[in-house]
Amino acid sequence: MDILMKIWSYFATNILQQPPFMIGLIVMVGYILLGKPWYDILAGTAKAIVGYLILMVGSGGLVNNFRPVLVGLKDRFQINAMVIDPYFGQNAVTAGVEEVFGRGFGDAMILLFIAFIVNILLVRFSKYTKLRALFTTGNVQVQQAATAYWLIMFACPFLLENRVAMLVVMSLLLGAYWAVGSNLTIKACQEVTDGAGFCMAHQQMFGTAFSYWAAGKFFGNEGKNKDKKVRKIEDIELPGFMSMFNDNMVTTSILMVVFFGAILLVLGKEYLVTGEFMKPADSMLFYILKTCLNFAAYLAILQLGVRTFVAELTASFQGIADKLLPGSVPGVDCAVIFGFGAPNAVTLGFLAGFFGQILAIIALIALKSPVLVICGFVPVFFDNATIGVFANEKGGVKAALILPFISGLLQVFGSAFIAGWVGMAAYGGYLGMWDWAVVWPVFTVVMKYLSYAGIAIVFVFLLAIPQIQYWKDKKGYFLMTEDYDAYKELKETNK
Ligand code: ASC
Repeated sequence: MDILMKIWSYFATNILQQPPFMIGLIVMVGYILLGKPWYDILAGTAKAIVGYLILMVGSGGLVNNFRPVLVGLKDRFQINAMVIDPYFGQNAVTAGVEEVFGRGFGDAMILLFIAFIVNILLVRFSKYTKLRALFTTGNVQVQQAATAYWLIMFACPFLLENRVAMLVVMSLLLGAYWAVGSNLTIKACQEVTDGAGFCMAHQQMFGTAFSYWAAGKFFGNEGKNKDKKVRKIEDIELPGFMSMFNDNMVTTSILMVVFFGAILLVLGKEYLVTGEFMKPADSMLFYILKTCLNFAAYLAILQLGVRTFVAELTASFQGIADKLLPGSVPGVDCAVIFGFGAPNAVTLGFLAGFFGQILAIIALIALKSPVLVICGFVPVFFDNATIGVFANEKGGVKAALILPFISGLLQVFGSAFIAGWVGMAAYGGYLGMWDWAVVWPVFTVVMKYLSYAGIAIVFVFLLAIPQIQYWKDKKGYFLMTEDYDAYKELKETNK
């Protein structure tokens, strides 16, 4: 038994929680199942791992470059606030969970593993569950397991007496959320990527599905609005000198210098020097230029990483979809979508979401909210840029600005409410991403007030979603992942 636990724990820490190796393993297994020669298996696996590592250089660079700047706002203005950011959220759980619930952090990791198995089983029985998506993004699974652990213990204190029952309930809920959430994004991802064969497995899956739907409904040309002209970001042809904005790298650079340059100026050189972000002898002008232009550089790196591993992943996943999990697709990091859609939607979505967050924070201060919030870079960028890309595709530039803006408001208000209520704010952080600021707070309220019935309602609600999706499009539902070209033809003929 002991040796089995050791093997499992080795696998978990080195592969399951490390997306590059998890993706590498999936690619390797996929190609083996497809009966490829050894050199193709080796080459594909290596490319997938390296591609994901490149993606992580890009996303890690963005986070490291900007997180201190945002957190700096807190110190600079001496606001006693919690930071909404997955890493701060995870720290808050590790720091507080023992004190608040008398439970160690260890069980949160056991929860992760069982929930992952629940996800696999739900997809394995897709004939009944109608679920088609496997969550592969281990780094966010750790953060979500930690947060769900806290939220469910808070909502269902009666489970604390029985450790096994508690882990079972938590794993069913979290595993169902992973499977159902990523499954919800399949249509949007297939449409934006023209059938690349993956979906989102991240922290704004309900947010993505909702925004994609809202963009089509309120800004798009579907149904009775079919004569409406939707102007997408990439359709805007700018005249004269403005045409330089047609190049995404230029737009990103200029927007960031203007907006983030302003924030850095507000923080001031003195603060940046004491915070050891820059040296006393450095030029403020060039510090600003370097920080802001790094944004465009990291974004370009991130997109290169996406291009490198996505092709391998989707080709090899065919083996898994044929032999092990019929009709399924892999769920991947939200940043993967930045390699598709309109590149400028990334920057515009981010800035619109940032604007929403700042307004919401000002409102919290004005209303003397007991919990104040500081923007974390991960939610403000990765959620809102993702929503921007999807919204632009369906509803054009207006949707790509308004929906991330609304998302920014929701992230701040939702997080302030839930983190204050469940006591995580006192430990300095909360996860803060869309689903965890909007969807999980609702689950928590339902479970807190309805106890066992609440748990059942949340679980049944989750499992009902794919059934409704299937029921609304019986012919296209599985075809969409199995043969996207045939699916498109079906949609054409039904028009
Ligand atoms: C997260 C998180 C990250 C980023 C990354 C985006 O939620 O924890 O490190 O988003 O996954 O590429």
